[in-house]
Amino acid sequence: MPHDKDTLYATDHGQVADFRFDEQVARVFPDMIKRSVPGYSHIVAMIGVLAEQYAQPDSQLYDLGSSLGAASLAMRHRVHAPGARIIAVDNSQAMLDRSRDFLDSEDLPTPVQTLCADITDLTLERASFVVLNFTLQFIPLEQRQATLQRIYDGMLPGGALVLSEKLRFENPVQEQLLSQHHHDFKRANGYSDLEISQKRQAIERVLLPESADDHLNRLRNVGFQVATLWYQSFNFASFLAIK
Ligand code: GEK
Repeated sequence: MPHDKDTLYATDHGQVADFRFDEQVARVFPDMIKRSVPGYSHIVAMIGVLAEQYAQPDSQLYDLGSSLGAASLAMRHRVHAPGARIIAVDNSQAMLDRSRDFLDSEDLPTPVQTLCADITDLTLERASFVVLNFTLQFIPLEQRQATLQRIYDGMLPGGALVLSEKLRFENPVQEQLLSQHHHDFKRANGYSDLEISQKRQAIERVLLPESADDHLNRLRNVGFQVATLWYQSFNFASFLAIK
């Protein structure tokens, strides 16, 4: 599927507005996320590998904050459990509209339904596999525990959650080092210093990172039997939790 190059912050915006998942972002999203999030393609591919293992017959797999459906597609390629279906949820209609172009371009047995909804008040049912791939970080801090509890409550025993997030570090030296190398990664992918700095201003009131311990503690508090970090690249990480 062709998509545009992300040049949204290439010119001087003067006053930088808060980041929103609108039509402009949807148009360039695949390019933006690949050049901005180290390890993104690897994480998406591994979501497919894990979905294949955890999908149960006649269950539902949820892609929460699905954007253009990359994780849903990765799951769809590998899930063979009979009667399983994927539900891709996002509260940006612009993202969901574009995601249908990706999802409808392939004809595979596991169906993908798209749903425009806020994940903070979504009720999940018979969920064997749930993905929060860089989505929880956009949910207000005070709603994260309740959102994860609802997800846990809707999951089947033995079900798995993949939670990927940008991380914050308590240790200022570690925080400075890893965010500096994240910016090096963006520069190596062709972003200018102006683009990096304007994007940082746009996102800083919208994307609120927490520490790895914050995530692991919360996952255990809502009831997950196992919660572990399975991947990290600079200040971006992914966790796996099993009910
Ligand atoms: C991927 N998972 O490519 N309810 C539903 N959706 C939301 C909410 C909410 N309350 N808040 C934000 N979103 C994708 C990438 S992007 C990550 C996920 C990023 C949606 C928002 O509209 C956007 O599509 C997505 O979460 C976050 O694997 O851009 O860094």
